[in-house]
Amino acid sequence: MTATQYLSDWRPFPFEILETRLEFRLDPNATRVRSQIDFRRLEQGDLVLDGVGLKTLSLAINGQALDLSLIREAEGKLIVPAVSLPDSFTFEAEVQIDPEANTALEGLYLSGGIFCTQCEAEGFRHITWYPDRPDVMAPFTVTVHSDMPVLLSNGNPVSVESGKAVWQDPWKKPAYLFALVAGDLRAIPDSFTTMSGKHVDLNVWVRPGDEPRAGYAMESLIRSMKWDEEAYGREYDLDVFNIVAVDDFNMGAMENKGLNIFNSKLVLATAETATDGDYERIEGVIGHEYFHNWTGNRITCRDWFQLCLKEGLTVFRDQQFTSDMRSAAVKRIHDVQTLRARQFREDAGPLSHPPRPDHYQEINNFYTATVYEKGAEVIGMLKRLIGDDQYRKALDLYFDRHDGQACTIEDWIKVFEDATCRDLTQFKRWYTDAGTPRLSMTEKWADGALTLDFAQHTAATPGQPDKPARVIPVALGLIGPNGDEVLPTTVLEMTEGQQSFRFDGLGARPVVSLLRGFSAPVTVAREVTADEQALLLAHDTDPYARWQAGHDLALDGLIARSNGDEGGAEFIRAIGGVLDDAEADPAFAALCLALPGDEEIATTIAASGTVPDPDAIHAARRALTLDIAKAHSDALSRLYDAMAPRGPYQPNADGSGRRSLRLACLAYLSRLDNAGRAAALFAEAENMTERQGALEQLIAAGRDQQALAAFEAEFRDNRLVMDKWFMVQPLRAASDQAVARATELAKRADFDWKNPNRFRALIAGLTSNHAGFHAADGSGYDFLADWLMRLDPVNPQTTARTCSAFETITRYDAGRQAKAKAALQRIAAMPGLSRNTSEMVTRILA
Ligand code: 0A1
Ligand code: ZN
Repeated sequence: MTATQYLSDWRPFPFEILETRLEFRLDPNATRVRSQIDFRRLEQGDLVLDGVGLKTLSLAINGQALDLSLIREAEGKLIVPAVSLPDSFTFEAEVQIDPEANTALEGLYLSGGIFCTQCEAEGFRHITWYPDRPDVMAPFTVTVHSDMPVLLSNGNPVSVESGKAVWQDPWKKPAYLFALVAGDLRAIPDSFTTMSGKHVDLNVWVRPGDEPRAGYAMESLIRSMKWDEEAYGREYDLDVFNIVAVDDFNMGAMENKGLNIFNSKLVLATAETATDGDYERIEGVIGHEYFHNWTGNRITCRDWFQLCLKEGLTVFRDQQFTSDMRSAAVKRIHDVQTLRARQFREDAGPLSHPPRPDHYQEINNFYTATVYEKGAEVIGMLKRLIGDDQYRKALDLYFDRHDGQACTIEDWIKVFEDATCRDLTQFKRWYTDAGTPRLSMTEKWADGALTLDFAQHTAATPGQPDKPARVIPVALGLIGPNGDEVLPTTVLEMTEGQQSFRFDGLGARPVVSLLRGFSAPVTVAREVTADEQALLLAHDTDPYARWQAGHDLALDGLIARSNGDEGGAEFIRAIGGVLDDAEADPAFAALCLALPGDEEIATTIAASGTVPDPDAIHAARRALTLDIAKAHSDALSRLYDAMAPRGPYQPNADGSGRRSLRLACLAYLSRLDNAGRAAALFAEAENMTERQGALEQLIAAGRDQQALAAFEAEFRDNRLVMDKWFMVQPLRAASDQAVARATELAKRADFDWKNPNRFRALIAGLTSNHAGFHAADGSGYDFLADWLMRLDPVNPQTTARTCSAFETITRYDAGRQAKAKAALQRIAAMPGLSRNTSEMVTRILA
């Protein structure tokens, strides 16, 4: 059994660090790390340092050798008793580590011959002995000895010569923001002049040959730096800013001070190799990591329970950035889709936890949609409640008051209370309580007055049986029967379990446009007719609410069909209006045309207390797609042609909007022409967006052999593009063939499963094929369990994260549940299972 960490157990570290000096002698198998750490006592207590997997060569305090028996190997601690310590002292250590053997990709490791680091959350302890906790901050000086041509660390370069580089980071930082890179790299150089006129050298570092693919990343960085000055008044604070792309990385990217390290898929892009979605993510994640410089680095977290302090805020900021760079309406709808697909799903199952959890076994299991995306929604609610000006005032106060500190959610809330003179005690429940509230609304209409009765209810979640009422900002508008808006957006503040609001003086009964802009992360239960939904889809002034009305209409039709009833006729009719106006806003029309996915249909059915049948859902979706295609073939075909490229590829909102509409039409038309247009598009497309879109339709139609071979022949040497090839096959294969397809692909020599991108491509391709993964014979579950058991000894973090594919299993029928549980129990019984995976499997099985 591994120990659980509790928020209530946090105690301050009894020392401060005046400076940390590190000296690395890099070697693939025997890297030497010498450290000198200047400590000063703040209060009584032992010196407790963290270290895992270190070969300790020497330890000393003020030059006096320490006994190696102070190391408690099993706990990963070095404990020097308080009595043997003066008030100020220098701790010195020399350790040896083996980067090449580091397949877990935590600490110092090798990726394709490049030395790189990943220290969040607790990776630094794999590098040397240190108080590896975010509230211990220090300036660092780092010397790197290596014959690699490029040697990088945090901060500013002090001296760079052949074989040796010295870097100094003047800003105090915790160990998790440490980074080092050494390799044969090439830079895309540029520069930025900050708002106070400071010159900053910028570099995006890639492997030789990849330079032409890094331009968009650099442009995105410059846009991010400018935006943070304009939107938040935040200026960059070092002479250089480096970004490095590596192929082996457990997550998307990392905000190390002055030296961001990125998964190469979030840096490298050309029109021929990256999709519009890839470009948008690159811009968003470059922004995210850059914005962390203030929200995460200058102000960090006191402990890992406070992770959403930096992540929720930084996601919120990157979402604002993307809305400003692209279409705000489309971005909001995308964000809502992501939140529902990932966070609502998490909240409805055994892994549900609050944005600020109060216990964990393995912190790496808490880099979740709840901490990130819900953490961002909570800030969006705060902003909606207090308004834009007060929000800016509160953020200014946050930066002023807490610069250089390691903070808590309490500090964050207090800033808003002080800036706005509001009591946010009840609002804080969004941080401490898990679960998605269900907001129900019923209407009463009499004598020109509309009364809306609201009720909120949050179901129990693991460890939290009772759920007091939360503050819910309910943004709504009213649309008259002729389509005119009779009440513009109004924010109601719901604070009770049940509450009524009345609107008087209305001429005719209006339709309520509810939860405009998705004003709170709740599910909605309301009485609404198909005609009212169609009216909102046609006339609502709020783009999110318009889209949601159409989406709900489609969802109702799909659920009816999956139960064997008639359904979808109203959606088929209403979508005709969307097609007529589609050219005015292609991206929005594409979103309206896309039917809810199988997973979302299953979630909705499960939320109503019924057991979803993956095969019936899939069949219903296919049937409705075909009926829509037949009903609107002319309009779809006309739009498909109208959205053909009009000039060179541009990865911007306009260009990607046109392509998304074109591909939305193609998905329908492929059902009528047996993917004939898709075959033509695959052959002639000059960009990856259309190429991959066409390939997906060819796979779905079972006409993919030639295209897959051509794709492979063209991109065999491009890892990122081949990841797409591995992903789309199990994803788009017919559900009864998905597991077989994944099994065949996994046998290939180029299924380099130790690379997280390649592993995830194949596995997530399958687990995202809802009916394929949930095959009634349990083959999907067994396939996943086999691969998780294989990967766990190599890379526990990626294994544990992938376990969440099982988090929905209790929704399904007894047969599927039994098979999934057997697969999970097989994993649980594996000798030597990592703490990461063990925690996930135990929580899911609980
Ligand atoms: N702070 C990073 C996310 C991150 C977390 C853990 C990592 O390694 C295990 C890597 C990156 C971010 O929010 O982008
Ligand atoms: Zn982040």
